[in-house]
Amino acid sequence: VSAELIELAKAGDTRSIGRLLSLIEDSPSSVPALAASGHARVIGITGAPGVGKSTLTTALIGAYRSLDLQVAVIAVDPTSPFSGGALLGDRIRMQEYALDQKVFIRSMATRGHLGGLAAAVPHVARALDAVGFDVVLIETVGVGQSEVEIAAHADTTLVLLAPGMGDGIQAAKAGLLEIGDIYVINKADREGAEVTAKEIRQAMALGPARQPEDWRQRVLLTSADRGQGIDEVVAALGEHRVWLEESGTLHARRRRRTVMEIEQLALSVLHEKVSDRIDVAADRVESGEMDPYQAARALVDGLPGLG
Ligand SMILES: Nc1nc2c(ncn2[C@@H]2O[C@H](COP(=O)(O)OP(=O)(O)OP(=O)(O)O)[C@@H](O)[C@H]2O)c(=O)[nH]1
Ligand SMILES: [Mg+2]
Repeated sequence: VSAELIELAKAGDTRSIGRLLSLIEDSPSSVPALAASGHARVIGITGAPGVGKSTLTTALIGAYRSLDLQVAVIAVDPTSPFSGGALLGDRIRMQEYALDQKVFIRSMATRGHLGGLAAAVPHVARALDAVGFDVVLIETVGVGQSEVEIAAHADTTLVLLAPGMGDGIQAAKAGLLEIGDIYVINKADREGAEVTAKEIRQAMALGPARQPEDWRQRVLLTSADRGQGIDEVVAALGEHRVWLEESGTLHARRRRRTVMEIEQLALSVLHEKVSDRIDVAADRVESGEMDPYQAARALVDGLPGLG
């Protein structure tokens, strides 16, 4: 990566930012770490398909832009290798910001990455921080592991629900009540939003007892497509940020993130290192010379017999 590319990205050149992120996605270990300032607020937005994550994200872009903050969005597309989704809907919806130089929107497919989402997202988020964004919004569909992963990558995790889709009990079952700092029931214009909010609050009350200094999880209602409730979400995100800093949790969360990031990078370095010998190792296992555990050890430690 040339110093010039990094300079252009820092100057806000959208194409250069895009190129930089592509390099990171293709091979995270080949891009030298950019000095992250730690200034950006990294906000994860997760929830079931169709609850309104992109609509809320778009509304948040608008809210932060009106505060004159620079906003980047990472939309993580968990598509299967079969559908090859292009996030067309998100692109269209966020299109109104296409010409705004202070908004950058990036779609990332999880397939094809070693370690899935975990491998590239923290690196990309760090790069967006380093080139000067104030807010980084990460949109992920909550399927399986991904919401747990997003919670690890973000300073603040916002869980989005909608009435009748992922109701409160469902959310509790899915483990969503452990990961959210802020819960937003979207589509509050529809019937049942209050009920869902109540269920979430009740389920929370059953959870582990909280200390006075702990964060008090918020449950808010929005109609994101009408812009209703957005100011309250922005306010809650701001309060959470203050709490993170004052409680020392921001540092702890970022520390955990750095550790995970190093781990992921180490794995990708290892992958590069062993991939050309892995067939030899497989031959040894098939011939009965080694068991898979021994073969793995030999690969990693570079023991003789595997070239
Ligand atoms: N009635 C109502 N519809 C909404 C609201 N917010 C979003 N929608 C609609 O819900 C549908 C899904 O919204 P998206 O923002 O694409 O949802 P998403 O969670 O990003 O969806 P995926 O990325 O596909 O998982 C769209 O048709 C939106 O217009 C709302 O507050 N009320
Ligand atoms: Mg979406």
